[in-house]
Amino acid sequence: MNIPSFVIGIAGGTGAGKTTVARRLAEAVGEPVTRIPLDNYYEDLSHLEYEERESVNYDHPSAFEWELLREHLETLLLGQSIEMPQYDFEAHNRKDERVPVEPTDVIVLEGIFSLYDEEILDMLDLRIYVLTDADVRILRRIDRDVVDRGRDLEEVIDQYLETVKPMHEQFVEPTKKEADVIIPEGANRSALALLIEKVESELDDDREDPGALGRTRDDGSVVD
Ligand code: UZR
Ligand code: MG
Repeated sequence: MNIPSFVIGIAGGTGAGKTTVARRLAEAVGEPVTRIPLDNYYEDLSHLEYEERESVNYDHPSAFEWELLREHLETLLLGQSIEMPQYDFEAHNRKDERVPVEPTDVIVLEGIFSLYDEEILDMLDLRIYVLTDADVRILRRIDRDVVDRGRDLEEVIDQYLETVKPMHEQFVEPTKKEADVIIPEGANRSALALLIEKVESELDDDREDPGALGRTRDDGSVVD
């Protein structure tokens, strides 16, 4: 059984570079890192027709199945595995299959609302907000949605102006104040290097004192 010792949340607007930061971190740390994309926790909308699913506001917190995400994080923190849902962006829906995920020492939750839910904030040992200018984010988003997610340019632009931008301003951007660390421009090298160093040192501390479960504050007191 592996009890995770360090849980990181990475939030930020769409196209900010959250997934890249999470991926690079996972690659650089000398042992397996469990990545949890918040996108996988969009509500199951199988009961709706495609046209109805197309018009859902996916940038509102209510689009996510928070209960399931909380439960999965808690399960991983107890050292137990989960069956993680998978998401299909082209269908705007959860896929039928789930993927078994084992807990590892480091867990990274990554997505626009990673710093939104109070209960989830309490589970995080390090809270990161990736801060990238809106013009850069929309350009990346166009690139990604048209190439990888099978959308038309017009559709991406309309969605951006109708929901992505206003919801970002109303719900995502304010979570910046919950962050311990703000990383400019996504996967910037120096910030990544510092982050990797921090994770490695947490893992070293945990190896020296595994009994503490590693869930300690910087002053050494144990988080209960
Ligand atoms: P990231 N999203 C979709 O476009 N379609 C879906 O079916 C589900 C989500 C988008 C969502 C949000 N918004 O901006 C983005 N819209 O995925 C979050 N509109 O993903 O953090 O990787 O950018
Ligand atoms: Mg992403």
